Order: sequence, then C-alpha cells, then structure tokens
Amino acid sequence: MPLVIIGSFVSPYVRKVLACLNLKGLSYEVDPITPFYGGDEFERLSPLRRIPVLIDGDFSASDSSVICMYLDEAYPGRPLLPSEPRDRARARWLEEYADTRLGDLFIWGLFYQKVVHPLVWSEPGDAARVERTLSTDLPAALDYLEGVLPEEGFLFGEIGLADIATASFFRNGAYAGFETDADRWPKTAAFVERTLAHPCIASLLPFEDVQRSADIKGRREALLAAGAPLTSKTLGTREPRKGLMPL
Ligand SMILES: N[C@@H](CCC(=O)N[C@@H](CS)C(=O)NCC(=O)O)C(=O)O
Repeated sequence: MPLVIIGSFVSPYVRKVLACLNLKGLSYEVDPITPFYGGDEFERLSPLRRIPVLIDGDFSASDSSVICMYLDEAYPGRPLLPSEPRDRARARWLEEYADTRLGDLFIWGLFYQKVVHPLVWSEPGDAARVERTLSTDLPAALDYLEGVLPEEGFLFGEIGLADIATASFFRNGAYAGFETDADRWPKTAAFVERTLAHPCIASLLPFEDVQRSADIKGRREALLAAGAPLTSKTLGTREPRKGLMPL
C-alpha cells in the first residue's frame, strides 16, 4: 500500500510534506483536493477540515508537522531534522514560525484573499487585510527571517524540514504577486530561491502549475498527463463547504 497524501499541490503545508517525502526517497500517491471540497470521509480523517492528511495503511494523521515527524520516525532515509538537541529545537521553532506566522501572512493575508476566496466563493477577498499584510506585517516577518537565515547553503548544513517549511510559503506569496525585495532582504531572497530550486521542491512545480491552471473538470487528467502520482479515488466533493477558520 503506498503512502497517500490528501491535499492540493498548491497548499504550502502539502508542499512541505511532499518535499519531505521526496527528500526521504519515499513513494506516495496524492488525492489533490482543496480543503473546502472535502466530503464526510475527509472530515472524519481531518476533524479541522484541513489539508494535508496522511494515510499509511490503517493509520492516518493530519497536520503537516505531525505527518513529517511521523515520517521521520517511522521511515528510514535522509533525516528531516539536524542531530544536535539545540539545533533540533531551533529547526522545530523555525518550522513553527513558518507554519503559524508565515502561514498567517502569506496564506490568510495574501494568497487566500487574492486567489482562493474569489475563486471558491466568487466574491472579492479582504483588500484592507492585503494592504496591512504588505505594508506592515510581512516586512516585520522578513526583518526577523533576515536575521536568522544563512547567507549560503541551508539552515543546518543539508536541506531539511526547517528550510522546506520556510521557503514553501514564499511560493504561495509569489502566486499572490509577492516578490521579496532582494535589496532590503538579500539573505532571505537568496535563501528562498536556493531552497525552492532544490529538486525535492522544484520537482513539484509542474504539478502546481497544472493544479493552478487546468479547469476543475480537466484537472485530474492534466495532472496525470504531467506525471503526478494520483490516487485512483478521491475524497473530494463537487460543492465547497466552509471550514472552521473564521473567514
Ligand atoms: N497546521 C496545519 C495547517 C494546515 C492548513 O491550514 N491548511 C489549509 C490549506 S493551505 C486548510 O486546509 N485550510 C482550510 C481551513 O482551515 O478551513 C498543518 O500544518 O497542516
């Protein structure tokens, strides 16, 4: 039974898990649904109605951090965390910072407002929130990252979970039209470019392009034609349902 990941290729949290699977050399299949289109079985597996979800035989888990730690503990291959306790704690903190703060800014502040909300609910997103994100909140986060990201290479030597988690959100930022100002944040801009160019993430880009551009009816065929490893069945529904986020 292959490992199964439920969730759209365009989600930064799904991208993080898929990149970690690639890094560890584990094969998998994807049911590329967006969370709003999940049915009852999806809700049973993911009580918060969020993606990604992992299915490993008769075991399942939701939350990208929980999934990545499970994969690292249950499977061999390249470790996702560094070996020293303090480095491990720093890596976990940076993953948490990315998932919480960068997620809030890049996903809920930009990508959701500018891309997802108009697409799923056919109405404009919150322009005031986009403005606040771009003018105040995101610059403060980038100032922080500029102080902790390495000038060269990756955070703890080899690429790992903290690098992937951080850079993943910038790709969704780019989908919402955001570009990191390399004059103001040179280390961050170079780190993100370097990390997104690593094969474990770069190899996912063609599937993201298809997921973003193909219409909903032709998407599955287009993803298969691009070589995406899809499940034969989906937990997706035709009509969207609201999740638990206060949107
Ligand atoms: N902490 C979770 C966050 C996952 C998350 O927020 N996923 C988004 C998609 S990018 C989602 O499913 N949102 C739907 C909702 O919250 O209703 C993780 O790391 O997996």
